Amino acid sequence: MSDVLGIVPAPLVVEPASQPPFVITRSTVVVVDADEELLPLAVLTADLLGRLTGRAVEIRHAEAGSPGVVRMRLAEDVLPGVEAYRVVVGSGRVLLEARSTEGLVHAVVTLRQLLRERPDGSVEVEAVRVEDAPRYPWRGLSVDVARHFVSVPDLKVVIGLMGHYKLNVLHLHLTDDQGWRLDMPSRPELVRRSAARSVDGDPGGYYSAADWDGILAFARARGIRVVPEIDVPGHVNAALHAYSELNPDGEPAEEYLGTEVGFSRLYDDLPATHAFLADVLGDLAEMTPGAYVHIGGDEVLTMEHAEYVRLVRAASAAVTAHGKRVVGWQEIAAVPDLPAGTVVQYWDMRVDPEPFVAAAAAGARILLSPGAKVYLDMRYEPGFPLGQEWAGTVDLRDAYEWEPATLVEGLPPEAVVGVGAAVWTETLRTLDDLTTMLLPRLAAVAEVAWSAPARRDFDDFAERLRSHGRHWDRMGLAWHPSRQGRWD
Ligand code: TNX
Repeated sequence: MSDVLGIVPAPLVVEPASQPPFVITRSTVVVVDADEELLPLAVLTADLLGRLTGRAVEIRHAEAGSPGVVRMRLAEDVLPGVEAYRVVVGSGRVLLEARSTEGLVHAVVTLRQLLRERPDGSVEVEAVRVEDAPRYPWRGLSVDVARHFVSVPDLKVVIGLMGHYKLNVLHLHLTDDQGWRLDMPSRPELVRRSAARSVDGDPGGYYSAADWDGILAFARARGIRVVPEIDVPGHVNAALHAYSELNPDGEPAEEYLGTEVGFSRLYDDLPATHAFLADVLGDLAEMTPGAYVHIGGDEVLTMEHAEYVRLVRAASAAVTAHGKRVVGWQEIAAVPDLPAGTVVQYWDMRVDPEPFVAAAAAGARILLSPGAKVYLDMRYEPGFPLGQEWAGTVDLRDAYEWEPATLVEGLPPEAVVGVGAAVWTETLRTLDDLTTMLLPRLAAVAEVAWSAPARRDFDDFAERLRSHGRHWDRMGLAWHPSRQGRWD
């Protein structure tokens, strides 16, 4: 691709136009139909342009004609797909079109990536036509807020970054051995007893119901759905600490602030276990506007297979009883007769792919989160001060140069629902730690998930990404200038 306009992920079509650029001036306004759905996005756009130019940008309702407008509208003649969009920049106006608000969000992000500061401090946009649509409908980021709690303001920064790279699914790993991070109406002791600390005794925290609504709304305004996870039947020490009846001896488990995995578990033969699953997964389903609830299912190292199957079935039933679809880590692929439409999140490339192929043949969809490619808690290189290395090191090129359609041997390409990066927080304590691991690799994963194979090329990507380092600097975000990137 020859354009160096810096759009990441690479759009399907970018055609520079031979016109002078659009300049944002005192008279620039955002024009939008008086449509309730579109108004919040128009506000975000006006805010953004206003902040960049240092003057308030007004919103007007559809009035054709006048130059100097950023026109936003729903249209049917864009590329196929609910998220498709078009951006046309001419010297007199900017046109943003899509058939849904999700598509329009992508158009706004593309516009934002096209903005250039001029030497006199004003802002311009190169004249260009962009026609674009994603390759996969599920482009995710999994964030572990259990090992180290991520505050609402910090999480909003991460959500903003996801939006900037057109990722559309935020998966929150809300519970683990070390902490329970969402207040559940049916089980108030969970956050009362098991949320105060993080790994190593670092400060903890949890999301109240009001926090949760705020997170959902902030994500939604950026075209991002939230998939919440309660991890069962393993990774449950925080629950065993808060509710003694979940333990066979009736004694509460000790608080755990280390980083081992696989030691804690629920017990199928305790009636309290089944009441607990129905309560917390029922609460979670009711607190989730999206279609999916994640039940975990990973790394249960101290349980017979038959008991694992019974517990995963109980968890799945609690989710489907509330009209939601199930997502689970790859281990659930070994459970026969998963509910229709279950999403299996593939993560450990060291295991035999046969169960995923079989699950897909039985109707499951596969979300690709291969540790060795998209686990963004892996170190960039040996000796990197943050992160782990169990799946190897993952530098920018590793996160970029892989092909979702052929990654899992024997899996039909149409079984792949998308790509999800993940960031586990055993070693990540602060927002700076988190963004250092996300940037620049999150941009690479986003391009794998969004861009057509024919548009993907690492050198071209690195060139388009060059200007993004300046953007992260301006935003005050910590990032890692990988030697595989090109930075100014
Ligand atoms: C594996 S990936 C885990 C997590 C750890 C992560 C660290 C998965 C389903 N389980 O419990 O935090 O590795 O990279």
